[in-house]
Amino acid sequence: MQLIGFMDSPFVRRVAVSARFLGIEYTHKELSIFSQYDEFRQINPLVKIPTVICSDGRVLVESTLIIEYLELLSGRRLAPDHADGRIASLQITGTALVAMEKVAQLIYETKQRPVGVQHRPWIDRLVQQLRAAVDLMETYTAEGDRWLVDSAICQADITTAIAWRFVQNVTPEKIPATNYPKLSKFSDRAERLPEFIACPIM
Ligand SMILES: N[C@@H](CCC(=O)N[C@@H](CS)C(=O)NCC(=O)O)C(=O)O
Repeated sequence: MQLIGFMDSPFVRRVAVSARFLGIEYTHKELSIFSQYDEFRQINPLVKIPTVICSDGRVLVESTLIIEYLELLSGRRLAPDHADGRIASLQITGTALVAMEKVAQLIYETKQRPVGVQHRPWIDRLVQQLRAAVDLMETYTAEGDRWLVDSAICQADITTAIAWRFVQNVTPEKIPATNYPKLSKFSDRAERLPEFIACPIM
């Protein structure tokens, strides 16, 4: 299996880190959806990262679906085994995915769109949504050594830690780490795990 995309995309990174937790081997190809657009189109005309090329040549997109594929391959799930925990994990993971998406949309609006045609009310709305997501992530984060849902790490932890690192990498001035002490501590703990260290953001 080959994973395509730079690790500065949190969607790529959550796939890579999940693969490591599941013990799935993969090769990694760094290809830019912007500066290498034409080359990317030859591999996947959808030009989306993460892109995964399965060993039989089938092409997958969408990080959540790719993780489902990885779980299928490994016969394991990065999810609690009880329904209540599963629902909690879905809720927390979804919130972290929104944080990632809002930062990505801010990048498109402020880096891809020329300054003169950027729409300030849209940017303000994105920042408000981003803050709402990160505020919720902070409330989901408990003090202490427990992971977010259970004693075992699950997708909620992986996606929350990766979303937080992405937010801090791109827009720390809008989301100061000092306002989110529990998330900062949680992120430090996750980022020290070998599965995260093996997938550095750049
Ligand atoms: N929902 C998707 C989001 C992936 C995504 O938005 N990737 C961005 C880069 S971070 C991308 O491919 N952007 C190019 C585009 O949408 O045209 C997932 O979970 O994989």
